[in-house]
Amino acid sequence: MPARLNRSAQSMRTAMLLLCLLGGSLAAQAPADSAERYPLSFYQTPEPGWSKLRLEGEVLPDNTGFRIHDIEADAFDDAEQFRVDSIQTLPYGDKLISVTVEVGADHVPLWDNKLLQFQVNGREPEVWVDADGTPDFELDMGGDGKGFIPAEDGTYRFRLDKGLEDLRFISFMTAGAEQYDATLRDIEVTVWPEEDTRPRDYLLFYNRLGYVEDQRRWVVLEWQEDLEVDALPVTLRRAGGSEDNTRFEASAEPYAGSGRRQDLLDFGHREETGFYTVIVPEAGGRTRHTTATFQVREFPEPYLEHRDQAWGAFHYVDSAAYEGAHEQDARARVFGTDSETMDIRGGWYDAGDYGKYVVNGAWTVALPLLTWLMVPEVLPEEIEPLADRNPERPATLDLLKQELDWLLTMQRDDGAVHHKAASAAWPPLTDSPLDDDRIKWVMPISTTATANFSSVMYMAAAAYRQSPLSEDHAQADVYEAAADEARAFLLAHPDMIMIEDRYDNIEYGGPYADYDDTDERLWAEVARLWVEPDDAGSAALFARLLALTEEPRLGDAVPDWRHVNFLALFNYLALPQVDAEQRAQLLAAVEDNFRPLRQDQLAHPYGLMYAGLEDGFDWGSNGVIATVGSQLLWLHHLTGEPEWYDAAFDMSHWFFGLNPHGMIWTTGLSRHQVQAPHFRPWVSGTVSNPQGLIAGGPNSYELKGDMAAQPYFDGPPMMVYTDHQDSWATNEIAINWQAAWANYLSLLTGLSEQRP
Ligand code: 9MR
Ligand code: 9MR
Repeated sequence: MPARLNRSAQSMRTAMLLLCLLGGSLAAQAPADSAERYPLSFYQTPEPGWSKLRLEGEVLPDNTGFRIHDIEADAFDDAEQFRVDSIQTLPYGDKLISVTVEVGADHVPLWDNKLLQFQVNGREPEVWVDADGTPDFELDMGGDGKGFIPAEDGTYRFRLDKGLEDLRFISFMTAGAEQYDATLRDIEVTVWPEEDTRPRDYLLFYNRLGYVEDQRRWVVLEWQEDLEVDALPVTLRRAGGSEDNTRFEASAEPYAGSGRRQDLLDFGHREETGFYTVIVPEAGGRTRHTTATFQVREFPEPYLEHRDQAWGAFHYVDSAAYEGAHEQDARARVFGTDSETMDIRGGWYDAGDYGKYVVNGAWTVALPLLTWLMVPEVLPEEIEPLADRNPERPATLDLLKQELDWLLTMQRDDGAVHHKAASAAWPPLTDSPLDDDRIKWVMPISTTATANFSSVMYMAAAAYRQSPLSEDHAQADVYEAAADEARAFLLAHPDMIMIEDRYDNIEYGGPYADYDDTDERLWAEVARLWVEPDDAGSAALFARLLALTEEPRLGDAVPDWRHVNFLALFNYLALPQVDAEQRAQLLAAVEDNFRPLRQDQLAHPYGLMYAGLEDGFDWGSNGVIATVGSQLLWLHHLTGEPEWYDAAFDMSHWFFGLNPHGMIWTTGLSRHQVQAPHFRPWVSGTVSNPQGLIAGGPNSYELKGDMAAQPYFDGPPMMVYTDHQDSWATNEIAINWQAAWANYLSLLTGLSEQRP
């Protein structure tokens, strides 16, 4: 793959150049006498965010700062992340922050002379540049672009953005050292206040790909916080035609999900296709005349392009696409043994990291496999790019085979399946697949990995038997035998076996740990029926599935890699041999389960049913939405009921711009798309311009030390998102949400009655 300077690196260079230019002239303009000073105080003990169990923090007795030091005497060749809250409102205007640093007498830096990477609100600020253009000091730069304060006593000054009006916390990453010991004190912000006259647009959120004539159509207008008027005239104009005028009254209460006041412009009554423009005029203050133009079509053609990109994007996580990378996986070490190794080459990288995890890998292939078994015609005939394409094989089966065959490598002789394979430490974000030569550890087995494995192998056996290739029929037998062995292990071990989150405080990649394997085991029991065409399942099995329909959200707190009751249910509903009456009873019960959710959705300004627990947004919320969308579309296919198609369609607007960020959640050529995903092949410049990768999305649930998203964490759930490469909790790409997304779009376009 060509290693070119990618788009984000280019724009970063331009931004840095601009900042340098600005830095100089801004400082020169700022008259010292009008300055206001804001000393920060600290009351909380600085807590280590990455729990490395080495460095500890304490607040100084006068609350002007804090000290961080190592509790052991030997070298600590690793980083830790600390965050210290200090909430301070600041006026608009040029500003600098200064910090006095004292290095302990016994501190010996290990990474050149680096001490710590200083951050404000989770962002590394620029070094302050004096009026004559002299920088205050020089950062000690790491290979990954992070700038460190050197391990030298002194006062260090940084420039803050003029618009930074809400300082929430100081954070920093420590550099490796022997007897780490740093004190930060007298942290103070200086501001040269000025009036904020920057003109701003109204916030109009709409589906940037346009709308479809027989579906609900609406636009959300968010009120700017400082807008003084209580009503706004809004015009809806059809190109070459008529015009509607409405007045929007400001709603008194902000919408809880986004924390902003808003109005919905419903234009469902406009029946003609064509181009429409929403116009909001200037109403005094800084907010200017704003328009939004979109097309209303018979069929959403642009969705097809996104569907194809969504499948094609698997190429960028395919280990086979990076020739020569991860050859060490041929001899991955089996954890807990002296020298045993396994060959676990192949398959997909899980996400922005290079780990490979069975629970998630199996989940990822399950969605498209089920669609393939149910309605293969909705899946694309070609997937591009695709390594080792065999044109004789249906494209989806060709794609999934890479991962299925990798899953086989993770099975133990007794049928149990290893939970995951990952390097002990996370590779730096700037490591390309070829740079990462860390050995992988094959971690212990688990019953969730074994059950998920068994399920997808049964599904795969049924699917590949329908391939036109005879080699696939032979492979189907291999899949079935592997599924049987895994099942035998599960039957012999009825209690859950789960791996640890960490071993000796080392992560070995993502945990994918679970506290309950009953749903995984249930799914495996149902999936076996794909290879037992004469067996419709026991009465007990049917009763368990029916009972799920009595529970909220079909028994899954959130349908994701951890909660798979829905996979058991929909597999059963899709089985050809199931008794018609039982299927009808179960389907009716699933529909009843969705009815209250549909009501919630109709009242939701962004057209969602849910994206996490209650009103929260989960890690990978975009995947949750696409999974609910997939459920609705399977349900529509099985019942023929248009309401479920419409419900799934309503969610599509969220993905294409009708969200409080105005974003299209995939990577691509538009500036409204994701610009800086947490994805090592991208950050390292190994891939250029991959399109169609979907970001995890807002995550109000858990940040796991993600400082980039931290400033938003206490705010409304939908706002906990940042398009920043360091935001692994909100902006990472991952195979599970990629599959949910691609599957959802395939069903949505494929099941449309307007299909061209
Ligand atoms: O890059 C890692 C990402 O793929 C994971 O989703 C995330 C959550 O476990 O962790 C990221 O790695 C970070 C780690 O958790 C803490 N140290 C910094 C790592 C970022 O490079
Ligand atoms: O999707 C996972 C999410 O449900 C967890 O809360 C989170 C923290 O454990 O991890 C997510 O999965 C990440 C995995 O641990 C490592 N590879 C990247 C995955 C996506 O962020």
